[in-house]
Amino acid sequence: MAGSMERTLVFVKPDGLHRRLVGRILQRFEEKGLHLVGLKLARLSEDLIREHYAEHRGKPFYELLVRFVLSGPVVLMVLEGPEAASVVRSLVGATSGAKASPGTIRGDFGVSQRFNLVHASDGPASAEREVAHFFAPDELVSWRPSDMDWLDETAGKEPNS
Ligand code: 3AN
Repeated sequence: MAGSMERTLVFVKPDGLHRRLVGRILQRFEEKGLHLVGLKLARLSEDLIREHYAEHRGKPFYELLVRFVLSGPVVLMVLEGPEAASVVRSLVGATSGAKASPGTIRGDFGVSQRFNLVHASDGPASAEREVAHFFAPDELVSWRPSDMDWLDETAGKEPNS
């Protein structure tokens, strides 16, 4: 992979599916210039969710968070692109929908702190760990979008050369 290409993990939480927002959420990431290398619909096991949110164990919202994410299916994706983890986090917005800036996914589609539509890895190190936590290596597909040279100047040759 060239330059600063990264992969990051996102999942649309059950509220996003119940509200039929999966397509619009995925569109934001695609429009920005990231591409999918993994995608699946799943019901996560309680063990997987508890391990994923282990850093929040003991906090007042932890049990409700686990119950919420267990309450329905999720759509998991691995997105690739330049600085993917930070690009995705800025598209997703602040944790609370009420405080998230307009133009972000959480800022545009919700007002809740718990029902905030998406999980997104908070940096390259957690992205690497979370991609491996939710996807087997053979579920990921490496490919190069044909417009990549127009999206990322570090990705390869000059488009007109
Ligand atoms: P983020 O998803 O923005 O990285 P974290 O990691 O602090 O936020 O929190 C993980 C998840 O826990 C959030 N996405 C949200 O669903 C839930 N959460 C965080 N803080 C609260 C809170 N104060 N009350 C209810 N739920 C919360």
